[in-house]
Amino acid sequence: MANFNEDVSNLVLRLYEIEAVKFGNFKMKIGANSPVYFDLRVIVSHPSIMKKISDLLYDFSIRNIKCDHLCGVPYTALPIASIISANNEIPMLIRRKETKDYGTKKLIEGQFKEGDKCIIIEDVITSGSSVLETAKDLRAHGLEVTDAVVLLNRQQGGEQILSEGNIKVKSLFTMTELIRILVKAGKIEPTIEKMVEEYLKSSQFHSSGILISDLKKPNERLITSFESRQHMASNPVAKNLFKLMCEKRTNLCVAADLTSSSKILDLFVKVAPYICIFKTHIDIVEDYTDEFINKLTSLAKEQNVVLMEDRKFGDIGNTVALQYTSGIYKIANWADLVTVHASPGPGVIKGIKNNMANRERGIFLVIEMSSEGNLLTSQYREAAMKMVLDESETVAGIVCQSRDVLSSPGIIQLTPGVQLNASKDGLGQNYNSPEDVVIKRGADIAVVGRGIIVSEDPAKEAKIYRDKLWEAYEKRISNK
Ligand code: S5P
Repeated sequence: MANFNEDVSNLVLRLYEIEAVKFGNFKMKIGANSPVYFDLRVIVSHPSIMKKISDLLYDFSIRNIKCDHLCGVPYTALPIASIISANNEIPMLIRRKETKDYGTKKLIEGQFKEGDKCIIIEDVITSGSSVLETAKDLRAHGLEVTDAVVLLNRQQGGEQILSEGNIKVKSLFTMTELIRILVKAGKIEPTIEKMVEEYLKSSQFHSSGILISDLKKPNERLITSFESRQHMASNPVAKNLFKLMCEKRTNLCVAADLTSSSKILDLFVKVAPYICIFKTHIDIVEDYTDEFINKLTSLAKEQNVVLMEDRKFGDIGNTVALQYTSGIYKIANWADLVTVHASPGPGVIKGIKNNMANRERGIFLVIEMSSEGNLLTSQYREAAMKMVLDESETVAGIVCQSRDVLSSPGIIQLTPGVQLNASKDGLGQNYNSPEDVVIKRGADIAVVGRGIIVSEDPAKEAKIYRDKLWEAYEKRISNK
């Protein structure tokens, strides 16, 4: 043990010497400025340090865990995993990071079989999100992941978050231990220890990957009333929606996933008093006629309900323009709102926008999905949000699952995957409670399909969801 501690201390001093650890006032991507900064990527220029880290990680932890594979999180931990793998003859796996450009290639490289056990190796854990994402993909390929071995635990909640994801973390040293070693060796002032302690206190992560301090301070959208937001919206349908939501005191959207026109009309009549949006998948209707859609649009007008066609357009602008205006459904003629995937790029929005023909129409861009294993990454989300903000007159809102993606109060967040009595549907759909989607996930409007439409009394059920969702919204804006 004495030797081990000495080895760790020597390693920390070497890391300090090569400036893999620096002190100052560093601006972080999220959260408060940090008094300490790590850039362990530089270790690739110091083979003896790489070797030391690899030996220590193996001796202190990996040798005691039964495993079939090692998987290093790119990039810094990748060479470390390679050295441990080669020195100890433990086969390695590589999880690709850039899935974007490698759509058709394998996500996990290497040979393995279902049930094999894999240890994840990482250089630093902060919120634990990169280890979790790696584990998710390995698990999705049938591998068993229960342990992560890391060089440095920044003590910002990652260990707890990973343990909730059934991953035990073993770290060579923590941030506190690292600081103590450097203070003891006279490399840094003892006052830094206090600063780091304060920084750690204010920079703890919640399991949603958001800083706890940020969770406590809601963004502007989340605390502004729909009444005020109607004046902030640039899209006319969004403006109108905010207004009618206040008038009817509802932020419920019903997903009318039914295949017969009479059933859809029947459902509409029952739920209309309790909803702001009636959402259709028109291509599942088996007996579609113009008469049916005329009836639905006139009922919607009467009952002050906005119609959304959940077409999730996802092609080049020209094709989407045709799909929007032509064919059997002529969606542009009757749907106030349509859903659109961001994946084709801005042309998909232009294809719709150019065919709105002076009618009051709007788009909801799909930024995140509720389904298990979907491929909409945080990078995708950021690029898609840029498309939203560039076209805020056309884009009325986003379809999204998390609360801090959108802060503009003039744009609406629609969140599907809501049910009172289920958490999954057996086909990958994930459900949350009405209170959670509004408060924890930041939904302005929640979409409920089967929670209402398969019930014996859809009107009664719609009223229950309406009341719960509205209550959660009022609680949210009062910031309690
Ligand atoms: O991510 C999404 C996006 C949408 S629009 N997840 C979803 O479930 N939806 C839609 O919401 C889906 O197409 C369906 O119409 C509705 C959810 O229905 P439920 O029966 O699962 O509540």
